Amino acid sequence: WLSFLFAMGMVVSVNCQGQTPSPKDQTSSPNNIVPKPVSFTATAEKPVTLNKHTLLIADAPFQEQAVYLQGLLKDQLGLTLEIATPQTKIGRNSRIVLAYDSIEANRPEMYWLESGGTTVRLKARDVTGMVHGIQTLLQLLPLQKEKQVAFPTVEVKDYPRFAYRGMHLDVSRHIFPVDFLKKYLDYLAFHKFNTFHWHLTDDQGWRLEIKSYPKLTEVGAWRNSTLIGHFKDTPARYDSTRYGGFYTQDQVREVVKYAAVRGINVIPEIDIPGHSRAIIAAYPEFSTRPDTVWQVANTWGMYNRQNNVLAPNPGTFQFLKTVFHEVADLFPSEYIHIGGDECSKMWWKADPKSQAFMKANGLKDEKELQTYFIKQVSRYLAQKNKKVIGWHEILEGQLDTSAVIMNWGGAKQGIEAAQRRHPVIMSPGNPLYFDAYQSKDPKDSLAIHGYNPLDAVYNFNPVPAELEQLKLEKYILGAQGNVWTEYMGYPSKVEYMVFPRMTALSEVLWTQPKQKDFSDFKRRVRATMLPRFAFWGSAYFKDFDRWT
Ligand code: TNX
Repeated sequence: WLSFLFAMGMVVSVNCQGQTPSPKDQTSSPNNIVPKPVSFTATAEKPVTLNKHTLLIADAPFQEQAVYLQGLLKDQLGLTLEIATPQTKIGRNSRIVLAYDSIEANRPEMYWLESGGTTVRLKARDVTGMVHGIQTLLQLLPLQKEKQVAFPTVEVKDYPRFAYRGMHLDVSRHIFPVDFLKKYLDYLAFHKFNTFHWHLTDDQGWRLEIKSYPKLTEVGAWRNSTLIGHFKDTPARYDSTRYGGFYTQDQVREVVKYAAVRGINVIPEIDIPGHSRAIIAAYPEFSTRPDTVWQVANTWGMYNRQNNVLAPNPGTFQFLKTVFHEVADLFPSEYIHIGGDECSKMWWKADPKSQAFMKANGLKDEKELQTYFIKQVSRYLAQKNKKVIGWHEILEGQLDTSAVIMNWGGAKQGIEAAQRRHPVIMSPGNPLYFDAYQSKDPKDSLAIHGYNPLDAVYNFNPVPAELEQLKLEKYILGAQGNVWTEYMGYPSKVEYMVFPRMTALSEVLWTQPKQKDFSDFKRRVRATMLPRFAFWGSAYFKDFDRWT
């Protein structure tokens, strides 16, 4: 923990062009909302006056959202509004009403925002929809302390284009404090994402407390290398200080609860049977070389040449069952991500015991062994009423179609998955890996991949034309931006890499295609997002105009 506390103090190098906007530069107007709503009308009628006498009135399903909104309004305007109880005398005070409405709001995650007279009314049929409405409401208010504000008279009717709108964060390569995870969840909520994919384990560190296997965190959470170089023009440098940490189960519950209030589902990823170096460092008996002392990986990469796979022995399967049952109990999500990517087969090929296991179970090659792992874990999770998500490699063998495929390759793998009747979450490295460079500036902050500018993200279409021709578009659940943190050693670097690319992705996933327009998007980013980033105290990539 010490090492990242040190690193947090570091500031990202950013290319600064022109003035840096401050929160008060924000222009709140229905025309500036990000992501762009399905429909809004603003009338010239008298605005609703909001001040310290304004009441917050919420129907039963939205009591927690009333408290959430109360906090947001206090931060943004410096006004603490009273939340009405059945005893509260409402009188002539203006009010913000969070109303439950199942009749009109018949689409999932839909919200209505209507204002006029003394009332600003948000209506939704589910928590997620209400949270989205709250974000729109915030964008119609000034971004500074006020005693009294005029809320415009508007009618907004809004719902998402895709059901799955996710952002991922890798906490194995670098770990981030719970406070930053909460900030990250706030960012997601603001952008109307509904899923946080928490990549909790990898070769470079296991980050989740598991009561039945304590060495996972005693041993598997620590490595002997710390990244100290962060710039493109200087090669990455490391020193050999111990680096690591993990989240306790109490912290996990806290994060899950925090997300739920914000309408966000947390999907944990436990990456097996490859990317498992931290596991075998803690428990060598689950590797193909039980007599070897494995170290948690100290460098990045696929680890092909260095063993990072689980061996198919009874102890390993018992381990997986126990771990996934603990994970299932911790996370309310219907889906659990089991990884399945980049599993190197050479260690199974070289291991007589793995070969004997394959023979005894009628598995003709290592791909089938990989699928065997996936199927076993799917069964353990089914015992807890959970379904699995895996990276597209889990399709290498025959799987039943309940598994959701997260496609990190190109359109090709997404199309294949849909043809095999699997639901698909599009997450192609190009352009949805936000660990790639946003500029071609030789002095930019260090990144892992090539060039992935803002317009590439904005213009991404989650539904490839070929899928539409095949009439398979219904298999596309949505998409996700991935944040692999090999070169993101501290929170502001994450912010610098995701902003404003995740803003662009939010519009890809939320807004109807015919309403999208990149130059208008950039105008809105300047009008409302840059001041908002400043208000949050967040780093962001400032120079996007020069590179798009
Ligand atoms: C590939 S794509 C990985 C990650 C790396 C990432 C770096 C995938 C599922 N795995 O382990 O962090 O590339 O971009």
